[in-house]
Amino acid sequence: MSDVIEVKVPDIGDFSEVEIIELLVAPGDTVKAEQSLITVESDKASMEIPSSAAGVVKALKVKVGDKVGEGSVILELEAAAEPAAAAKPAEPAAPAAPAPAPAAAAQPAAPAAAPAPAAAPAVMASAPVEHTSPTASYPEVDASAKNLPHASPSVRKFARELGVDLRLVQGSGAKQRITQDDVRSYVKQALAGGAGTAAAPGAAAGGGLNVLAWPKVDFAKFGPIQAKPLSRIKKISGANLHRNWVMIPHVTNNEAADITELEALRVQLNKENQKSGIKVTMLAFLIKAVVAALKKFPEFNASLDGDELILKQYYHIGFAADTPNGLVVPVIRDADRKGVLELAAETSELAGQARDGKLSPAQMQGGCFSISSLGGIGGTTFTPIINAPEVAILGVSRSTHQPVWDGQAFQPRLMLPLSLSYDHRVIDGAAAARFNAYLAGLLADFRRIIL
Ligand code: CAO
Repeated sequence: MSDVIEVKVPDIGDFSEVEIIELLVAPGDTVKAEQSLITVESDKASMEIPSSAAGVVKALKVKVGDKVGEGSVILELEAAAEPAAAAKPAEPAAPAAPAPAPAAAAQPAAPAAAPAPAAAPAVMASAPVEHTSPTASYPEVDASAKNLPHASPSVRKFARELGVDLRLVQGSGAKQRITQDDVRSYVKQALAGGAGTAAAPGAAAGGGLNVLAWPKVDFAKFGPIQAKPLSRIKKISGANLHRNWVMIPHVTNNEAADITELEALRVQLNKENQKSGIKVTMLAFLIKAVVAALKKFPEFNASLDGDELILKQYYHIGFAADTPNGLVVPVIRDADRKGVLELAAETSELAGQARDGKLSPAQMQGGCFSISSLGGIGGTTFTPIINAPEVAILGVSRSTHQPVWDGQAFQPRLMLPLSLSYDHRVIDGAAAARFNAYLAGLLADFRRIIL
């Protein structure tokens, strides 16, 4: 036998009068216990109010725009025969900040990993804000809260499940709020238009990736597993790398620099400088040479801003540092004003701080160009991902002795692989080849740096 019960707003903390911005069920709907019924919003955050019982909705007692607080009746429910949690008011769902934690929002220049705090959590309750998952769609890193899509947690979840980027969906609700129906029509339109051709309402034609939702696999079915949460740095850098990879048309130019003489100089300098405690590294020479190349090819020391190219007149060089918690990119400021020894000391200090997790956000901001050196580890070439909003990145692999033809005979030369990824919207292939060849020339004969 089923009873009609009133489902009320449970204890939602300090909020007595919050506005209903969305009704998630209608009369006649069958709901499960804990299923979200309405979304409420304060000036700080939005949250969903779940049902305390399972059953069929008989009548809604609220409408959009009503203000509710603890004890307000939401609806009448014809409770299912054995209401799972009828006696116990359900806990409100985790709140979501109006702008879900834009990863590294404070530092648009750092793709990789800024252990900066994520956006302030919602204050509505102590539950965590929605976090960014590497398989979710990401908000723009440097978008201000007002530019982020306005949608309730349930709509965000719905969009995530369908792999929909909410930035591409036009909201039809109050204040352009995106509703489930908006997401549905977006998907329908995308499907009707075919992959790559569908124009989302309000989005540029061809916008959206129209990719399949991330596969959900129960790995435990196939063998033993262990779930390990991603570190905060991995979540942040993953989101940034993902955005950069899908939004920037990358091309990588591969070159090899003859560093036979430079390596001899490096070894010699280290012998001479043993007492100083500073180890001269190939990375320090690379930074110096990159600055010279940036001066010769200014479009590499730039960032895209709409239809404009911002050409920088300063030379702050980032370098990828591998840490136990993930990848971070400390930035050497004013590298043009520093000598090789100073650059070696500073990179070593910053890499140490990175490994100890002691870099401040400021130490990872403002980069113009990045270097990712895997030379100490191995590899022959790779495709580094551009550190937006920079337009190019240099990947460096392990140097090896190679037979190089000098016109008469093969000579054993120490060759350093240089992989330059560039943003093809800004840099043409020929310019990239010139930049990389120039860089290789500098490394082959470092005296040219003074020219
Ligand atoms: N070829 C051959 N050997 C190289 C080399 C190269 N290109 N670069 C460095 N080495 C050697 C050095 O000579 C040194 O050898 P010794 O110990 O015998 O002197 C050893 O490798 C270690 O090098 P290093 O201490 O000079 O460090 P480094 O300057 O190469 O690197 C840093 C510093 C911070 C870049 C590095 O620790 C690091 O984190 N690298 C990983 C970066 C990364 O993860 N990039 C990927 C980003 S994309 O996912």
